[in-house]
Order: sequence, then structure tokens, then C-alpha cells
Amino acid sequence: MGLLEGKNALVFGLANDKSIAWGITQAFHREGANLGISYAGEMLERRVKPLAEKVGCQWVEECDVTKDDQIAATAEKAAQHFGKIDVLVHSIAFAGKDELSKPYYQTSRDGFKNALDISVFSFVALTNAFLPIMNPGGSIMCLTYYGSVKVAPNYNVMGVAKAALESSTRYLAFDLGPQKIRVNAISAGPIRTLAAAGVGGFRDMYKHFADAAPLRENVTIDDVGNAAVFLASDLSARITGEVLYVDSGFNTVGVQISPKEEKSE
Ligand code: NAD
Ligand code: 0WE
Repeated sequence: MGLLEGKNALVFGLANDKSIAWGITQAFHREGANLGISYAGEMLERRVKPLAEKVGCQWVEECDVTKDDQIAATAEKAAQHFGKIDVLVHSIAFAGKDELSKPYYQTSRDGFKNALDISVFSFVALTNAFLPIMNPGGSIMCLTYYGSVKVAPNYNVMGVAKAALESSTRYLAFDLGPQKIRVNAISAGPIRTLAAAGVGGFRDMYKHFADAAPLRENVTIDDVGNAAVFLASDLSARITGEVLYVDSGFNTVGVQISPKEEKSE
């Protein structure tokens, strides 16, 4: 029997088969969840629909999270189709190219607003919109990155956004605790997804990560999917407001030495 048997789970942020949302969706499907998928723009429909079919997902809805009316309409459609839901996954982030290449102090007001609107406020707004149809014992989660606590070159306003997202996770967990709804974040190591493509220096960072992390391996979307199953399931019943690192232990290492020096030691 699957860990998510009988649970209705909505996943926001599926773009393609490289998406972390896809790793989560597949893992949820494997564990017997009844799935709903939401994606950002018309342009993604062509890619998302065939993926939804693979996991027998009947509910596929477009939702631009910068639009209040679209969030409300999506919650309405979910209520009609599912009645109640048990799991909500937010796997969405965006910052403009300029904000991820120029020095952080050159972040524009609009660039800052846009990055925090899409990457942080949307998590609060989705929680608010779907709360009326969440079952007690439900689980809400988002995806974050270590650039929230330490500087990751070029991550810039996204690091600030992830810090706000992790803090939002704690405040939401406090608000929803009495209703027995849990809110957590998964902090994933770097993964080659659409959002990582075209990021200057990603290749080197990706390589360095596997050299420096205790487990000496990069993280996959399946690894994140399995952690998401845990947070979605009743196995994590008393865990809320947490940031769960799925990063081969990278964040625990304070002083790094080059692989060469390490061998000669
Ligand atoms: P991805 O590009 O596959 O997913 C990002 C999603 O955000 C896309 O589906 C995109 O359509 C969606 N999105 C952007 N603007 C939107 C809007 N206005 N409305 C609705 N959706 C919108 O990339 P990913 O790496 O799978 O990213 C998913 C999450 O994981 C993000 O929160 C990201 O910050 C986080 N994360 C990624 C990594 C990594 O290295 N790839 C590591 C840690 C955390
Ligand atoms: O959270 C992310 C991805 C965030 C992201 C990436 C892009 C690139 C394309 C948000 N918005 C955009 N906008 C674009 O136009 N990650 C954790 C992956 C990532 O992104 C980085 C990283 C890492 C790691 C950006 C700079 C430095 C490191």
C-alpha cells in the first residue's frame, strides 16, 4: 500500500520532465496519490498535458500565480473536482535575467518586487486560497535553496526571496498548526532544470557541489520527490515549519578543502 493512498495532491510549477515538480509528481503517483497539476502559461500546455497523462492525472489547470483571479479560479476548480485536498506543493520561482547577473546592489525596484511576488507571495496566496478545501492532517510545502542562508554568487535577489520564503513557511506553519495543517520547505541542492539553464557558472557550481558534499553526489528530482512523499505523508505528522535539506549534506560543511588535498591527507 502506497504512503499517499487516498490523498489528493496538487502540484504547482510543472514546466517539463526536468522540473523538480515532475520528480515530486512521479513519486506521489508511485505512492498512490490522486494528482492535480498546475502550470504557468499557455506555452507550457503542450509539454505538461502529456506528462499529466503519464500519471493518470485528470486535473490540469493553467494558473499564473501573479494573478489573484487566476488563483481564485484554480481553487474553485479544485473544489469542484476534488472536494477536499490533502497536499499542496509550491515549486515556483522567478527572477529577471538582470537580477541574476548584475551585482545585487543594482537590483531594480521592479525586479525586486517581481521576484518576491512570484517566488514568495504566491506561496502565501496559494495557501490562503486553498486553505478552505484543505483537510485536517494536510501538508503544504515549497522548494527553497541554500542561497537563502549563505551567499551563492549571482543568486542575488533569489537568495533574499528564498529567505523570505523560508520565513513564510514558519509563519504559515504557526497560523495553520491549530487546524492540523503542516507547512514545510525542502531545500534542494543544485539540479539541472529549466530554471537552472542559462545561469552563469552553473556547470562549475554543479561540479563543485558534488566534490564538496559529504555524499559526493549531485541531487536528482527523484531524491526531492521522495523527501516530498515523506513531508506529504503521515510519517511526518509532527513536523512543521521546518526546512528539510535534500543536498547530499552540502549545507553542513563549513570548511571545504580541494579534492586533491583531501586525497593526499
Ligand atoms: P522549473 O523551471 O522546472 O520550475 C519553475 C516553475 O516556476 C516553472 O514551472 C515555471 O512555469 C513556474 N513559474 C514561473 N513563474 C510563474 C508564474 N507567474 N505563475 C506560475 N508558475 C510560474 O525549475 P525547478 O528547478 O524545478 O524549480 C522549482 C522550484 O525549485 C523553484 O522554487 C526553485 O527555486 C526551486 N529550487 C531549484 C533548484 C535547482 O537547482 N533547480 C534547487 C533548489 C530549489
Ligand atoms: O532557484 C533556483 C532557480 C531560480 C531562478 C532561475 C532563473 C534562471 C532563468 C529564477 N529565475 C530565473 N530566471 C531566469 O530568467 N535555483 C536554486 C537554481 C539556481 O539558479 C541560480 C543558481 C542556482 C543554483 C542562479 C544564480 C546562481 C545559482
